[in-house]
Amino acid sequence: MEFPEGFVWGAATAAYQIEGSPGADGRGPSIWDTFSHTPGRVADGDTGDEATDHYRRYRDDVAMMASLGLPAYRFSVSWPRIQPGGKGPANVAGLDHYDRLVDELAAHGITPMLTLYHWDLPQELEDSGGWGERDTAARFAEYAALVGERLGDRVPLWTTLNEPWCAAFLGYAAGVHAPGRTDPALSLRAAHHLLLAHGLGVDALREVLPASAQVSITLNLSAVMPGATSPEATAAVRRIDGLANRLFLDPLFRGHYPADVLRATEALTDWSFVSEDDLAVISTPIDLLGINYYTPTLVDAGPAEPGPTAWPGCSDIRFVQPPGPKTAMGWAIDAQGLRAVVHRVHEEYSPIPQMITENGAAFDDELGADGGVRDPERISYLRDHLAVVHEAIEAGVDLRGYFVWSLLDNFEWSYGYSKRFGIVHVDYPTQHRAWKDSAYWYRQVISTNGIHIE
Ligand code: IFM
Repeated sequence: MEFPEGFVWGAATAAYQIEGSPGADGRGPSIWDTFSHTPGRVADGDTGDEATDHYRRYRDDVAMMASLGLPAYRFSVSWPRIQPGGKGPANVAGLDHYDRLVDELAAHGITPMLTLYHWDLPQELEDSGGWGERDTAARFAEYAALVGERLGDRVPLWTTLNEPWCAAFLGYAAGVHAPGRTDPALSLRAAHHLLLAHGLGVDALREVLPASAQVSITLNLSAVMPGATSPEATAAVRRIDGLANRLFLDPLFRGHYPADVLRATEALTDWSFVSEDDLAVISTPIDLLGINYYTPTLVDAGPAEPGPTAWPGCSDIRFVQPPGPKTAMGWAIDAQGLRAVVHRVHEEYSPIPQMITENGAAFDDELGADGGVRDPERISYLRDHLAVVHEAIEAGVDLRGYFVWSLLDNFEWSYGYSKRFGIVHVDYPTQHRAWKDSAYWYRQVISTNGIHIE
């Protein structure tokens, strides 16, 4: 299966998951420093203090990307490196780091795709209310401008936010991500302020970026399917789809929140935090939609697991474990979910071009005696999902690129280092990088611009 000429191949990472060096060059604390240092929040007490030490090893890592033949690299900037307290003038030493990284990528012919927010909010902003506060959105736009001014001449692809669903609902409702709040009403405010930050950030970026730069947002869209054949299951699908997908897609591309989601959450909030002009700001046109996809979501009627959940107002809905093979995260492997997502965006939200900005899988990889890592399940996962991408393009979906998650094994949030998503294995005590078989396979995919299906 050959991909179109110009299809963008890449690998993705995020600052807190790989950088380490939390105190270097004037960086301030982020909510993930606080969260990971709070006992009981992250498996095995892991923190991002060292991670893959990429902040110091970035030159070697970029050289490795070049050996992999990677044409593009998606990374995120750590906000508290640029504004240690989340506001005010830029910390020049922090910007210098990303300046060097971008130059290093350019020297190796690798196109950078820069994400401004991959969840590491400066702690000082959280202390003033975090994403629950409207002011955080204004602060984000200032930060976006600082990064845009400095790197806009060399970075062609910009993403405001990564997965605002996770930031809002895992962070403020389920409490399993930083800042660890469990307040469903607050999580809806957070979702709105994240979207507002995106819209204000797009405007701020457009002011400072060259006209050729492409601006995007990345959503973790879900393929929500019924876990039973009943009207109740169908109704559950509609409710979860509303919160997972349409709560973000509709304001971004249609300029309004879905009426059914507003109704379903009215016992929690009256949505009075939405000001008159906000939706016009949020729906400011963008050039590209980033989609992260891993696994489908199956739902049915009633009762949810007890305790805080990521789904405000959905205590009467339960999540069903799909049958079939799973990754080490316990996530079902089903590439048809990706098909459903990209076709849905194409059919319902066209004409926005799409890019798969994350797709991949964690498995219990082990370093072999020969120094390699056999990961046939990851290769077959990636191949199956790429086949779906190829079929979608053939069917007319405007899908422009694919970034594997992740380049390196890294800090998998509340799972710490226990889950390995990389195509490159990291031995954390020595920081030795070893290519997994999937890395060799992906290099071949890139160099032939296609996949081989037996
Ligand atoms: O590691 C995360 C990433 O930070 C965001 N998307 C999902 C990945 C796997 O859980």
